[in-house]
Amino acid sequence: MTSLSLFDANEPGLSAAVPLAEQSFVLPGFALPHAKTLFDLVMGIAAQAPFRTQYTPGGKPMSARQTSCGACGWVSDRKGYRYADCDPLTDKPWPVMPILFAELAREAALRAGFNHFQPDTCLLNVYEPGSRMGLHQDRDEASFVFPIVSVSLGLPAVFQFGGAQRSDTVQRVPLQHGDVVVWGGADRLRFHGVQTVKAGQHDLWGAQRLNLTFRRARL
Ligand code: MD3
Ligand code: FE
Repeated sequence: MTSLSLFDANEPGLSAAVPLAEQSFVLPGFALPHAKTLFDLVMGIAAQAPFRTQYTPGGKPMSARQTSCGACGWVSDRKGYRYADCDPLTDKPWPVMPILFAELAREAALRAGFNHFQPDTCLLNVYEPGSRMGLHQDRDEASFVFPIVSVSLGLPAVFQFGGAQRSDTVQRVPLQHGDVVVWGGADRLRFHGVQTVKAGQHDLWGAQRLNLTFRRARL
């Protein structure tokens, strides 16, 4: 039986899922076969909905610049955190989620044991050296039954993977260009963050780390 899957289990260099916790896995190099296409698709999204600095409700700028694609996008400003139908910069709907994005997220989720994942939004975070993301939970979604899929591209970073309480000890997980991480079920509300990205140059992305975070924000 042949497969039409975009992600070939026999792809050279594609290694097995590495468990981080009960329902959390790293898929090393999972996105590598599509790295150049992902780059082009990100550039197309950024041309329609530019990366921008968002502000916390307390008025502090976030370190990573952000944009979104899909049926809704994650927005933060003085009024709070939420998913919005339109990009507040343009008042237009967010760019359509490319089919490759949705397929990548679905197939990665499946490898981690989550069937039929249909993300309705992808948050794109761009980190320049010196950028970081503090420990937080992702809890602006309507339900926590769906997993989250994260794709790391460009410069490496160290991911902080904590527990249910902010004070719980964190695992430090180095993530390279092309690595995909999937979290769900019991691990869905774990605290997590990204350590300060170090200076460097990536062949495709230059001095940047790009993260794609796929979520199902609405029921
Ligand atoms: C662990 N972004 O945008 S998603 C974010 O590298 C964010 O930019 C990270 O955290 C980044 O909110 C990667 C990592 C993530 C997302 C959800 C999780 C990790 C998680 C849920 C539970 C546990
Ligand atoms: Fe997060």
